[in-house]
Amino acid sequence: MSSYYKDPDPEETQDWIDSLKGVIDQEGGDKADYLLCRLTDVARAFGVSTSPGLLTPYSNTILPDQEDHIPGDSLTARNVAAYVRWNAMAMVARANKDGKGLGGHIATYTSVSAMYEVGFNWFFHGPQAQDGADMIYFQGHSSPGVYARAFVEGRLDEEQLCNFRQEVGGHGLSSYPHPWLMPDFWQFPTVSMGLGPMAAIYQARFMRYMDSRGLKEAGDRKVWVFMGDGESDEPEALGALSLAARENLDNLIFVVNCNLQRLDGPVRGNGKIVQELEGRFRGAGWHVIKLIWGTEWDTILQRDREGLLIKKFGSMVDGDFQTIRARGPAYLREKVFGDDPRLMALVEDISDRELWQMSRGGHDPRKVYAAYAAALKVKGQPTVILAQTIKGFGMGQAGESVMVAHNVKKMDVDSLKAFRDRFHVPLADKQLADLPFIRPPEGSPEAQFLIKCRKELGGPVPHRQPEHISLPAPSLDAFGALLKSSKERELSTTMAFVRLLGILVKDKDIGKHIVPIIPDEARTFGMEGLFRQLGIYAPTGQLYEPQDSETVAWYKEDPKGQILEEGITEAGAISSWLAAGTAHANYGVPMIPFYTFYSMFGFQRVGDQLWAAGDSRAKGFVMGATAGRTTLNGEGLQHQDGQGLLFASAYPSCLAYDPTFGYEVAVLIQKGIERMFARGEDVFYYITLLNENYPHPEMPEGVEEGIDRGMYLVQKGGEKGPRVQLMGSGSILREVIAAARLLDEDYGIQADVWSILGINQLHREGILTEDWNRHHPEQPAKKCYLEDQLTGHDGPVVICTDYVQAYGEQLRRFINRPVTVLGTDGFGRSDFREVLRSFFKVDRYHVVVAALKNLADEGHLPLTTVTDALGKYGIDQEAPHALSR
Ligand SMILES: Cc1ncc(C[n+]2csc(CCOP(=O)(O)OP(=O)(O)O)c2C)c(N)n1
Ligand SMILES: [Mg+2]
Repeated sequence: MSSYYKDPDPEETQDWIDSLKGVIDQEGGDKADYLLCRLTDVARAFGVSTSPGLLTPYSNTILPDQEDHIPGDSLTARNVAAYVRWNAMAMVARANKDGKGLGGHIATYTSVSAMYEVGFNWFFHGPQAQDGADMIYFQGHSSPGVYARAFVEGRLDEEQLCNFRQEVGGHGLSSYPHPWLMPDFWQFPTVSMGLGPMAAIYQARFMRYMDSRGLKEAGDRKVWVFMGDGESDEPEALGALSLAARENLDNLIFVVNCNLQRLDGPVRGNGKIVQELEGRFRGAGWHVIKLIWGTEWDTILQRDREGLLIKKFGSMVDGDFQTIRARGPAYLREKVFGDDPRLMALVEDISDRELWQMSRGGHDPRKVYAAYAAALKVKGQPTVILAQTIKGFGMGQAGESVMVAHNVKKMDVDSLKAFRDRFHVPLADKQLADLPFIRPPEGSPEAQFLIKCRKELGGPVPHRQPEHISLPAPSLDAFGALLKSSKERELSTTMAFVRLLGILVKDKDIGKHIVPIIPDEARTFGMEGLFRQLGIYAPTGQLYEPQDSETVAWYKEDPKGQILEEGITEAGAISSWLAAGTAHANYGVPMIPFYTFYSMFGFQRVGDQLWAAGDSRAKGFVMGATAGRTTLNGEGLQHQDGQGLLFASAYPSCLAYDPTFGYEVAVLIQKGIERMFARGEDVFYYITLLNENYPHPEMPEGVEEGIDRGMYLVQKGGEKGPRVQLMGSGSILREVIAAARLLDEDYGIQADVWSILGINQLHREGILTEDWNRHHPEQPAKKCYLEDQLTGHDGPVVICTDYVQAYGEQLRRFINRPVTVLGTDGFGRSDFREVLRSFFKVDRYHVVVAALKNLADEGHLPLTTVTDALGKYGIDQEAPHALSR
């Protein structure tokens, strides 16, 4: 509105402005802010449609006279930065020299360098700091700079730098931050863009949770997030901003590296990413610090009494800024100042060279220092620093601001010279082409500075604590009730799990380490009883009287609450799970998270975050409730999960199980705690839970090892007649047991029944055995667990699960006899379980038919017996398979 308004009385307007300036001078900015807010309220009360807006001009938030200054001599820090910058560039260039083509990125780190260096020198706390190490999420593809700094600090050696991106030999460096492969260095995998920022928000919140529950004091510890401006387009990246503001996470600082470019081109060629992000962050309740111009601009901006230059900058789009930087100083002078003599006058006494050296805010350590110092002072809000930078800064024509900057991996000699000169790298012309790795000489001011900085800040970062901290696992007896028969009582494995969780949280050793996490489905899973018992974490406490306060299981919110009730955000909930599942490494306190979700919204919804969890060496349990394509009555094709377990098979550190009975759930969780938290295996468990109610038998003797390894004999058939091996898992195991009875009663066929609750593990163990046998051709062949278990159990095999056939198929190659795999391929649909199982051809009758057909094919029965069975069980021979519907 205001920009269209023609002011009839500019003098009066000036009086208002002067009054405001007077208030700022006499009473300060807070009073001015208060007055403006009051005036806005009054205007609105009189129906004036005013909105002061979220955006500020295209200038620095912190004025020069408000800046904190770098302590001591900044020349030494500049020299240190030169070493780091050079080594980072040299490392990538060497990895791509002579046709090596290993990849890597130079342009990103050159744009973020000052922001890291200022952090390393004066801000990032290390592990010996009073409150522990800050948690730093580095931009994934800026890793060369982090390695280069570690090299200059003496943490990495030259051989490691030479082996950048060559990890197989054991002495190389990961391409990106990968704790799995560098477990004492990297803490957080960030290169799948968007996941880091979201994980960090939940991390900062989890830090508060640990503090509030008395498990680990948060103190002054911070979570720093460095992300790209292009990365901000990922929905996850900005998807949890409001949580951070709502929970007053002033332990969280985002730094967005606004180099205005992403991989293919500009982030917002026709717009302004800094302004857009300012609006989004401020709208979500964050404190926003814009860091756009370097110190050299201060004088010019001060000369510009009318604010013309900032207005001009505000009118230019990001595409203009990029082109200016790629074309040089003459173009800059023309494009920015050329169309207004008043603007031209501002820079008439400034040479082209000087003009070109005037940096953007994110490249000026003084400004970055001031921004970080200001961020640390913010109370009650998370802070974002929007730092304008140049992609490929200092790479000259080889990479600076060019469209293809992201993928430049080498620099020619002229560009190397320009780079050396720009950053004062101590190398002579003839040394450049060899791309040597360089460190400040021992005892030099730079070397001393490095030691002093990191010592004062508590040691090096990034640093991950790889040592195992053991928790005592409860014995299986602790879950005694679940190991007994439920007699006639019908219950689901979900109910069994909830009972088990109730026992676990009371355990005197590990009870307080349990972290139940739910994305708004506790009532669906019958977990609401835990609300009152454990409390739902709410830092404010409960500010209202809950509607159900008179009931037994009321909705209790509590600062000491143990449950993380996340609301409808699987992405957020899994981020909490990840923070808890890596607490052993990040807080020195192991936590045992149980994240229970709708299984359909598990791997296929948050699969990439689970992958990052594996990379992070996360431990804990993800519980896929309402699992199975036919086990979830009603609902339909977007709820009925018949693929989660197959997805899980591809996650190397995930142990996945599809249990049927309460005792299986109990053994899995007991073993899981033992393996992960007592013995220290870096794995996580995915366990499906069912909502179908049925009676549960007592645990047979001696099955614990089989449950853990993935299969055990549930019941043995009689001795007489032809024999088959029937295998199943989840609720389909009960169909398989029923099929065994039918085979015996109707056809005199004996069936051994196996629970194959851990197909993925059997498959992996089979692969390893095969691999060993292939590479030891002359030694006696080993048997995999599956083959070993089947020894002495004759007959063809039928495998039936509530999952796609590819899941069961994993076992075929280890079974040296005819195998039929049944499963639930195709879209689910709502109906009764019985109807669905018939539709997908996985019910007891189809298992019988499959067994008979196998035996007939083997010549044990006439084929007419199969036809007879089809008729007897009312199976329509022409019923199309679910895949064809
Ligand atoms: C989820 C995901 N998608 C795509 C990529 C590939 N990728 C790596 S870096 C990059 C561009 C990054 O741009 P920006 O976030 O602006 O960072 P900059 O390098 O400019 O600092 C892309 C698309 C990725 N790593 N992760
Ligand atoms: Mg970018």
